[in-house]
Amino acid sequence: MIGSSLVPRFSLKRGLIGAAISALLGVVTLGNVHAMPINVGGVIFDPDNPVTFQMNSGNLRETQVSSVGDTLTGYGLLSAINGTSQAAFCPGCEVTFVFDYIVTAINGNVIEFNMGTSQFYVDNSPDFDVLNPATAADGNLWLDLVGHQISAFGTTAHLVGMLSSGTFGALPLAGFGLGAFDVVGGLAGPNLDTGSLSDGLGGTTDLTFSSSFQSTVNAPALYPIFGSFDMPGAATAVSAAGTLGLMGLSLIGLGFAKRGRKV
Ligand SMILES: [Ca+2]
Ligand SMILES: [Ca+2]
Repeated sequence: MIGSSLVPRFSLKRGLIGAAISALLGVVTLGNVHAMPINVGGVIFDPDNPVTFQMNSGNLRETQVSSVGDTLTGYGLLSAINGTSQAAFCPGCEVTFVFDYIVTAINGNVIEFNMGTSQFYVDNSPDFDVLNPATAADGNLWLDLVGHQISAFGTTAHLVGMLSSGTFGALPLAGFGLGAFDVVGGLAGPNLDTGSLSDGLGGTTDLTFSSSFQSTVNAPALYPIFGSFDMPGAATAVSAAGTLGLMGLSLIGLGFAKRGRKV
């Protein structure tokens, strides 16, 4: 009687463990196919969004350039990630960015920029003021980027711009640009450092972008150009989830270590 009652219990236990493992595997498998949105430094996005990953800004300002060697500097506010608004992708916070380039060539209405860098910040005290560049450069470094050479408008550079009206060095003007970036750091760096996009030169890059710009009268001093951009890339949850998991384990470990010391 004892033996016969033990057998079903063991079977039940094995069955439960098996079901638990299956459930875990099921969650992991589902996680790869239909990932839930993740939170990286306060910024929420779905790493498996069908459109991969896309950032947009409808609000950037930049300097005017006229000669080789000039610095293009700009800043702005991120307005969408994967089509969701700031209230959804950054509740209670804002994502802003700054960027710099050096003009390396001007040929007619085409301008080449290199030595590109850009930093994105997540700011838990939203204060973006389009007339104050400093409000786009505060907070935690969310994404650190360097320019990547691409082929565009018949030439090669980190950013190639083409005027649709006007001339460089005079206002008004309008045009558009194409460029690319590689991830070098930031809280979301591990999520976006995927090298998933072609650079048109036989290599790959992490983020590309297309921008449009035009001079505006409602502009802060030194930043007379208004613009917007679409910046597609690809995102993965693996690195951040792994990091968070390890961090969680480390914190639990620290908690136990502290308790151990106290006793
Ligand atoms: Ca800010
Ligand atoms: Ca990369």
